[in-house]
Order: sequence, then structure tokens, then C-alpha cells
Amino acid sequence: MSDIKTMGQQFGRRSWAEPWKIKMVEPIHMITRAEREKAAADAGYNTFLLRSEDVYIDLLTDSGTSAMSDRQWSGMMMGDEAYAGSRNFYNLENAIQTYYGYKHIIPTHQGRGAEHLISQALIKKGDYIPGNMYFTTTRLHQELAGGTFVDVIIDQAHDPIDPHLFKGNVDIDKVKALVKKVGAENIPYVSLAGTVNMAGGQPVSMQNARELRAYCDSQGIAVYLDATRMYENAFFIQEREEGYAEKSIAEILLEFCSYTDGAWMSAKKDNLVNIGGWLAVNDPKVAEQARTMVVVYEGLHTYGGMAGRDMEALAIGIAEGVQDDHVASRVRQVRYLGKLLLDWDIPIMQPVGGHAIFVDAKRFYPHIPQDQFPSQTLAAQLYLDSGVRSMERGVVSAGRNPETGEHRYPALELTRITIPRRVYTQAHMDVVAESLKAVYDQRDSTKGLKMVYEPEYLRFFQARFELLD
Ligand code: PM9
Repeated sequence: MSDIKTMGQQFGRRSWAEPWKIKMVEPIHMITRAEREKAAADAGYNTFLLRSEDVYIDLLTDSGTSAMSDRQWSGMMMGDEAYAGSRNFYNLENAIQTYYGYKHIIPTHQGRGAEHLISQALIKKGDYIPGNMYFTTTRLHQELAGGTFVDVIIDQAHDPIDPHLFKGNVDIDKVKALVKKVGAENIPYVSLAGTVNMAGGQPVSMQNARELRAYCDSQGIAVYLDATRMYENAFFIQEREEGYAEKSIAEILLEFCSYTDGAWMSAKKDNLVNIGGWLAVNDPKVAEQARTMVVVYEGLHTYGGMAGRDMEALAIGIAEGVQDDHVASRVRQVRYLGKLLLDWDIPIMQPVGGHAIFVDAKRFYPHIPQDQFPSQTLAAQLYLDSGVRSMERGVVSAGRNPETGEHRYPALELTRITIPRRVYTQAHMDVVAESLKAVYDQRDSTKGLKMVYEPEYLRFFQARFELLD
């Protein structure tokens, strides 16, 4: 019998399809060009400041934007809203232990709540935290805890067209060099993310995780995982790494997590819920520290900022999200959009990653210097053209160096077109691709932006810009 993996091979041209059908819809519509111009100006050309009603196709993020299933919605009706010991917490705990394999589970309101707890529990002032590329909220919590983030991803990750199949890998020689420089006692853990958001959704190989674990064991350094998009990472391992083609995504996930001491999670992505997060650790002492803090910052240790119904939807989402056919169709939809763009020679980050297309704004607008914000400009122009909302992932997201106060200029200057899970169809992808093509055709006459307001932390969320003409 053919399945989604073998159909194409057997018949030459046989398409894949989503493993669901739609039973409820949310109407959307495109406002006029004049209205979009006003909305963009009112939002300071920052897509985070747009009202969602003014957006046609919303590809700002895949965070909290998934469509829940009928099973998840029925789970919402089974919320046990007791303050303490809700049965939904035990269902959640069981789901995380089953699929991720960790021992102690602390729920949080979303991923950054868990990042806060783990950073405060493990980092002391003056520590260094090596990681496979920074993520905005992760690095900020590490810095707020007194640590310094050090990028140890392989060099290929900083090149938008390098074809390496595991561009999320850690360069273990870079970790060794850091150990030599600052001493293992000043490195509380390696911060490992799978897939790597800021590198274009690129995966980490199982071999790399295994080797990292072995080296860290030899130095007494822990490994903690940002598991936010690990289902997608497991899909790439299944597809690309020798020995994993016959394993399920659930099996691959369990093995990968076994090389780490714990994980933090933004459940708003892989786990298919609109809000939620968790921290999971094996060390009972770390669990105790995190439980002590969760009651200060999030809520009791059996709800951590979530309602009982949210935890139930999350427990169900964990099991649904890890299914092979779901993850395969999700990544294939992203690739469908990527192929349309590549066919028109629109410069995008390659290989196409798991959750988004990252347009290479440096090649898209070679005449706009990085301090005139090319990827912010592209996000604004795409919105102006068609009401499609995307996100800047370049110099604005990178923020300023806390010591010098200067902009950090990342090698990658990207505009992220992020695909929510189970929400849009291929027709929506066609509209997005055609709009990007129209913006690309006008690239030579497009000018950059000037930043006119900037908040102290995570400036990309609230900064404001003006057009430079
Ligand atoms: N990621 C995203 O859109 C939402 C906010 S930042 C623009 O990609 C990783 C890898 C993430 C992530 C959030 C968080 C924080 C941690 N790690 O947003 O707090 O991609 O649930 O998670 C966003 P929360």
C-alpha cells in the first residue's frame, strides 16, 4: 500500500496532501493599497505594529498561530481549572515524558518563561554560554542572568547559499576553543537548538548531537535543548541522515533528546497550541530550583501560567504534532513556496528550512546598506504590495552590543516568511510568491528605512521607522 512517503516514487507525479480537512474557516480579506499605505505608516513600517485586521495573509510567525484540531478543541472542554494539581497537568507531564523522555516537567506561560527559569537556575555572573546561533529571547535571558552568549554554529550556517544539509550543527572545535579560553567551570551548559530559527530553520544532525554530548561529558558541561522546532529537526534527520529513514519522527525525537539534560519549549510552535510552554529537566536539583522560581514568575508548578484547558490542548497537540504525515506535509508546504521563489531566481536562504522561507535581503536589495535595514524594508514592501505580513530577521533583530552600544551586524540579513501550521493552503502560497515577485521586480527603485524609535530590549518588536525618500 502506498503512503505519503512512497506515492511520488511509485507513480512519478503523485502529489502529497495535508493529513486533515477543514471544518471551520476564518474569513480574511485584502484592504486597498491606500489603506495599506496608511496602516504601514501608522505602524512605523514595523510589521509587529500592524493591526491583524489590516493583514491579508499573516506570515509573521508560526508561533501560536496554528489551527487546533477537533480533538484539541474537545480537550479544551475538559479543563480542570483547580488551582493546584489539575488533572490536565498530569496529562501534559505524561505527554512530555512519553515523547521527549525527560523526567521533571515545569509548565510555563510560553517559551521565554522557560528560558527565564533555566537561565536563572544555571547561569552565574561571568559565565559563557555557547550556542548554535543566537535566538533573540534566549540570548537576552542568558545575558540578563549575567552570562555572555558565544556563537559556536558551523561557519556554513552564516552563508545563505551553502548547501550543507545540517547547517544547524555545532562546530565542536569552537566549543573546545571556548573551554580552553574561559575554562569548563565557567560554561554551565551548551545551548543547543533544533532547528535553528535565525539560521533559516536549519537542522542539527543526530551525529552532531551525539558527538557534542560525548565531548561535554568529558568536560562536565551540560547540554540543554531549545526543543521549540525539534519535530521538524527530526524530519530532516529522517530524510537526510543515514540509518534514520525507517525510524519514526517520535523515535528520532526521543533519541535526540536523550543526548541532552533537559529542554525548554515554546509549545506555540511544534506542539500546535496558541499559548503555552514548558521546561523539562532530568536533574532533580535543577528541577527544584526551577519549581522554586516558577511560583514567583509564572504560577503554581502545576499550571505555570496556563489554564487547565490550555494544558489539555497542549498534551493532545504534543501527540498530534509528532506524527510523521503531519510534519512531512508541513515542511513540504514550506518547500512548495521555496520552489516557486527559486524558479523566479528570488534570492532565498538554502536549503529551505522547516518553518519558513528566509529571503536574503542583502541579495534582494544589494543597493541598501545594512544600516538602512534591507530586510525591514522588504517586509514593509511586501505588506504594501499585497497585505502579506512577514518579519525582519537581520540587523534590527540582532540589536546592539551591550558593551559598545553599536548595532550588531549579522552576516544573515533575512526577511522571514513564516508558515503557520494547518492554516493556509497552496493557493495562499501562490499569492505570496507572486507578490514577492512583484516586489522583486521593483527592487531597483526601492529605498531603505531610517529608525526613529528604538526600545531598550528586543527592539524588533516595537521599533519604528520612516521611509528614506
Ligand atoms: N519564536 C518566532 O516568531 C516568537 C517570538 S520572537 C519573534 O520565531 C525559539 C527557537 C523561538 C522562540 C520564539 C522562543 C521563545 C524560543 N526559542 O515566543 O516565548 O523561535 O513562546 O518562545 C518566535 P515564546
